[in-house]
Amino acid sequence: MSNSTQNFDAIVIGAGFSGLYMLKSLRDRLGLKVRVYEAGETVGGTWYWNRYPGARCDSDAYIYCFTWDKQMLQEWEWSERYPEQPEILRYLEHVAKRHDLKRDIKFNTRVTGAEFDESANLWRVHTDTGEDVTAQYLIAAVGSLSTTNMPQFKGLETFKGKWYHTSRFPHTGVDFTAKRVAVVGTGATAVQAIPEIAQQAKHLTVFQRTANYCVPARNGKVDPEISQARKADYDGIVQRIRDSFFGQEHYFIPKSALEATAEEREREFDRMWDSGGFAFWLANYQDMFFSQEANDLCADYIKRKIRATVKDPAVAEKLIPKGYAYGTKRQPLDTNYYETFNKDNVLLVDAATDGAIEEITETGIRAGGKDYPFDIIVFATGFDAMTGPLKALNLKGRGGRTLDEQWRDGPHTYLGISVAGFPNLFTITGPQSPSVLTNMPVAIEQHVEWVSECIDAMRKSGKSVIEAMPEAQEKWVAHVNEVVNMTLMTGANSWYMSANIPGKPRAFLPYLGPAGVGGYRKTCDEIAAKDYEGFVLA
Ligand code: N01
Repeated sequence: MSNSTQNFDAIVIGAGFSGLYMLKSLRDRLGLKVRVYEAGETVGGTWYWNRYPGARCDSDAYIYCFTWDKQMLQEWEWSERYPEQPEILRYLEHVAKRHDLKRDIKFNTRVTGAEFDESANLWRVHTDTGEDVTAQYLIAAVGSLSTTNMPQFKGLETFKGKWYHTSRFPHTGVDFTAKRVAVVGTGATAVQAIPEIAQQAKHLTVFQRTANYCVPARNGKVDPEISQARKADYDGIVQRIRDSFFGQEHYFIPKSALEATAEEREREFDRMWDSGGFAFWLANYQDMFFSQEANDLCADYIKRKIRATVKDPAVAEKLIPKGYAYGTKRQPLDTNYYETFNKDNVLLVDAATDGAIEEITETGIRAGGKDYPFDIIVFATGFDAMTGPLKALNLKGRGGRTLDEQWRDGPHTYLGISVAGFPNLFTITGPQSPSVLTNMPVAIEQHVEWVSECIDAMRKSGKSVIEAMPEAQEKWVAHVNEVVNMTLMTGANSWYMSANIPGKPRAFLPYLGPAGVGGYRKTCDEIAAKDYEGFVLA
């Protein structure tokens, strides 16, 4: 039955970290009438959908959580440094329950389209369950990595075995016991999944297109004394991650890698390697992302580690990354990843040396002219990142313009939070915001708080429409590109550069600060303080 009469102050799309906090802020702090639509059957977003073996967070859990519920920061106990997907989902369920959020969320409901009604200044929103509702504000909290990239492999429909994509894994799990399994892809997801699947499967074949630089996660129980000290210092921690570059307690070494002596460098590299996690990526020498020479020193260290770990030199050579700078693709965290290739039941098929995947056959995968038989194929081929989830909403702004039309050569946004021609639309961790280059909850909280304060300010000043100015937007796009062009990031065929999807215009998708998410926060606050400079308010 259609609910065409239902009007809301705000509609939020998605009930992951972003949507939950957005609902909490708008409903409980501002007193707005809010409806959340969520395609999944419960809350969680990323943590609802991504259930592949080994799925866990890559940022330390003590900061991979909401910081706005101070009591929960004290009460919640994470079981390990990087908890697994079910534990993070339990956490989000707990948040939803504790703040009574579910009563305003419609689950199993996908937004199929929305258009801005210029005569009424509101959004008309449609769902796959037949709802037609209106709202003054539309907030896309759809995640940055939520639209599956399933490459169009020839012959997939003929495959007689089972196949799965990691981002849509069956909720019942998959039993790999006694099975011949393929994993396609070697990104952060595959690096988590491969060691787990290899333990169960009779035989595992990994199809690698680009070798990755992996560093050890060093997961495990956190020393209770450290946890206690963190709880005692949470105010300080929260302030530090909010002001930081990456939303983490990681800081570059304020020195060039080239200035350090070889011994000093090795000591620093060892220290970061041993501490595990993102330190090697985000707390390395400050010129690592800028100077190829400095970067080569970091990359060489990892290459030495790969050669020292992988016993067969030919396999090690295939696993050595080539042709792009270290850190310019997302850092995968490794728990027995390289060691897995020492197992007798694991084979690496490398596109460059063994031949690329040609087609999927009835019995398996043909690559480099050779047939590999499988019972199960797991595609860990990633996402149509950042722009994909927003385009999938089929939004129509002024004059019926779509994001497809506006973004033909890549995203154009103002601050990554709004799009000219799409009034009263906010995109949480949207393209050209720090988002995926940070510890996500930090970026999410900053956006949600900024949007809430903006809506609050509008209501207090009697304004009802906010829209980015095209000139401000183009200035922001130029700034995003100017900053990233100073780095080595543009040289990699990464999803950051939109290079993982055939035909996707090559453009850098997130925003790489000059001062990271901390600096970006200041920029956003200054813009708000100047009566939302770069926006038109009516
Ligand atoms: O996806 P990816 P992902 N034929 O795009 C290969 C986040 N994440 O799901 O490198 C053959 O990185 C592709 O090859 P190439 C994190 O931000 C977070 O692993 O493009 N191969 C690559 O090896 C991460 O970056 C966590 O040459 C094809 C792989 O598939 C993001 O999610 C955990 C192919 C895809 O790698 C995405 O990671 C895991 C083709 N046609 C992930 N197309 C946490 O911390 C693609 N590939 C919580």
